[in-house]
Amino acid sequence: MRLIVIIPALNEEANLASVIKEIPRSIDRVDEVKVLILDDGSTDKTVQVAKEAGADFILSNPQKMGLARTFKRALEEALNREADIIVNTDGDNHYDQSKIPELIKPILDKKAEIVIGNRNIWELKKMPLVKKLGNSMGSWFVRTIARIPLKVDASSGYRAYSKNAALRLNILSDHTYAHETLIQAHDHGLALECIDIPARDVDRPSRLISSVPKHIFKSLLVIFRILTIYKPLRVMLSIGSLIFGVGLIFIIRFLYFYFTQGGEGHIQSLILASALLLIGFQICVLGLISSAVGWNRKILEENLYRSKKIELKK
Ligand SMILES: Nc1nc2c(ncn2[C@@H]2O[C@H](COP(=O)(O)OP(=O)(O)O)[C@@H](O)[C@H]2O)c(=O)[nH]1
Ligand SMILES: [Mg+2]
Repeated sequence: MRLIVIIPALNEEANLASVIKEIPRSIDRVDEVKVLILDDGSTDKTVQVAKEAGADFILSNPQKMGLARTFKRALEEALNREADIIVNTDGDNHYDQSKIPELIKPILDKKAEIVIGNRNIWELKKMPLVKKLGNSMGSWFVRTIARIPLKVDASSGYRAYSKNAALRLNILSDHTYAHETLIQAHDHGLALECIDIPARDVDRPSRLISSVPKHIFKSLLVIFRILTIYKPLRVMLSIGSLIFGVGLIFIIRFLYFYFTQGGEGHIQSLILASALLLIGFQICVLGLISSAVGWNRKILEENLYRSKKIELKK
């Protein structure tokens, strides 16, 4: 059983050494623990610090790729290095690496394929209130929309993935992968589990989030796009019915005036109502087409999963 701890890192010279040194190298039921750093074009001494602290594999992106693409690459690189379990942690010492054995336990026990380390964000003194609110909103949004029946900390990067889960996930977005992977995991029927692991306060400014409102907007956009891919019928039917519903209200209004005062002077609302009804109906029909495309996606993903497995065996 080989565990690879992946750390996407961007300018983490200050904290990376403590993170790497805290990772337990001997864990019950695990034969080997390796550490893989994926540097995203850091301009500080991240790579040198990682080497000195004992990272086993240090890779650098040929150009800055952002966190989502870097995470995707880190998963692939870990699978290529025969990982049976992959743990992702951050390079800022936000997470408590000594809890890795707890994080991977549900996977070792074959009870889960993805384990999320839920943080205590409301107790963190240095996390800005707006980020706490954004995190909570994101978690609520993902749970409700993807119907995930767990109290999951959706933006926590402290997670363990089984090899099978890593093979199943296909990261599509280029901003953050955190919410996307949860929606996908639920869609693939991968067993999720959450365990409470208090996180630490971090002093340095976020590498990922330059502006919280911008981050929330981008994350919502990612969630919406991923939802239209994974739940096309629900998304399109919701939008279509909303527009159809408004059209219906205008039709009822028109009919009311037609029968009480005659139709004159209300032709505009009749035109608006017909347009809305038609658009709403067409969006619902588009939903059916999107769901047919969705079935194709499932077939493609199954193919991709199998070819990744074959490639790994070579
Ligand atoms: N490779 C890569 N890593 C990044 C990037 N942005 C952030 N990270 C890393 O991702 C992890 C989480 O970033 P962090 O700044 O702690 O984000 P936050 O705590 O969620 O606001 C850290 O290990 C960062 O070094 C990026 O653009 N590329
Ligand atoms: Mg952080």
